[in-house]
Amino acid sequence: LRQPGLTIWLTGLSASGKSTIATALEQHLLHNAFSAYRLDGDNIRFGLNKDLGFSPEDRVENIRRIGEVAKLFADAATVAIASFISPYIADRKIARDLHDAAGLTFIEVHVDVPLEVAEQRDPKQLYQKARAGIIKNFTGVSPDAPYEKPEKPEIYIDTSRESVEDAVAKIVEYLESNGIL
Ligand code: GGZ
Repeated sequence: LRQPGLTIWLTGLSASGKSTIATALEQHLLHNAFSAYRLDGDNIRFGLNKDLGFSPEDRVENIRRIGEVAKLFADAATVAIASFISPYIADRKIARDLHDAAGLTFIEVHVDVPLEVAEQRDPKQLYQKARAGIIKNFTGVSPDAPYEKPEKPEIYIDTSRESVEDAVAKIVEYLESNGIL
């Protein structure tokens, strides 16, 4: 890295492709001898944040803690790759401001997909359960669980049009052209 660590923050709907892109990006960075670490539901929501659910208040606290943890990884000269729905603009801004205040780069990546496409993918049948009323507060489906799109993300990806390889290449190209890698 040509600078201290940084955070790459992937935001988007469930089944948008965030985790797949995060995993491929992490592999790419590790293969190129950069230190990278992925934060996602599997290692955060089952551990540090296992006391939190999906109410609006819990999502705020989820993202607040993840922002702090990502900052610590970035501060330890690692590329932190955070992959969470992170539906609220205000909370993503809090995470960004935390990095800014510490002089650490924060790159927001909007992993966009039309809701219909995410619903067709439905790898865990969560949308189906949400439509059936079995899961409440499901992002994008329930009126009380909106997804607020980023207004000016550093990087925009539409996974209904771009492959995982395209997405990784786009992020790497951004990092290189901004003198980060
Ligand atoms: C949204 C939910 C919900 C509800 C369970 N709403 O596709 P997944 O399964 O693997 O990813 C989703 C994950 C979202 O957790 P995050 O920590 O990223 O959310 S947030 O940033 O909004 O706090 C989904 C699963 O958890 N899941 N219930 N009601 N996603």
